[in-house]
Amino acid sequence: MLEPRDLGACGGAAAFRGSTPPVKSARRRAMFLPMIAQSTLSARIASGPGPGSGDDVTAPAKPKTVTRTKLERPKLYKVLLLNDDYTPRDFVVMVLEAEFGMGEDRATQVMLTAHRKGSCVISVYPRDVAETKVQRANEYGKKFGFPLQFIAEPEE
Ligand code: TYC
Repeated sequence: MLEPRDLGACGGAAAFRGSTPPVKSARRRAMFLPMIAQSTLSARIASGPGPGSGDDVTAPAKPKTVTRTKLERPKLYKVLLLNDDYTPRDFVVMVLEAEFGMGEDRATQVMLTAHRKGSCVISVYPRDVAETKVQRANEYGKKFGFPLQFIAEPEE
């Protein structure tokens, strides 16, 4: 039969069941408190902070900035026909039909508006389309020796 004194450092509470523990419980707690505190601390360090760890370790604050990409609508460019005193009316109508896909009636209206008012907006396009159309339409005038002019400008 084991006597409490034989248990030495391995003695547990069960060994003292029914008998008086050699050290009063309050004193025993006080004795072991530093060790418990130390071992709990080591376990916490090993497991790291996390749910249930009881640590009030605050994770580094996430930046609260939300980046929203705002898509800009691509700017449109007006293509205008400018009047001059030399290009024949029929030639202007022919260019409008060929380069801007207008029917004869529409092309005639546009040509007459430019003739009377100095200029006429033909249509609006994305920048690259507008610039290409202007370049191609201006080629007709150059090729035939007329000062016919189309220009592109950004829409307000
Ligand atoms: N004004 C020109 C004429 O009388 C005709 C013309 C019209 C030329 C429109 C250019 O954009 C133009 N012959």
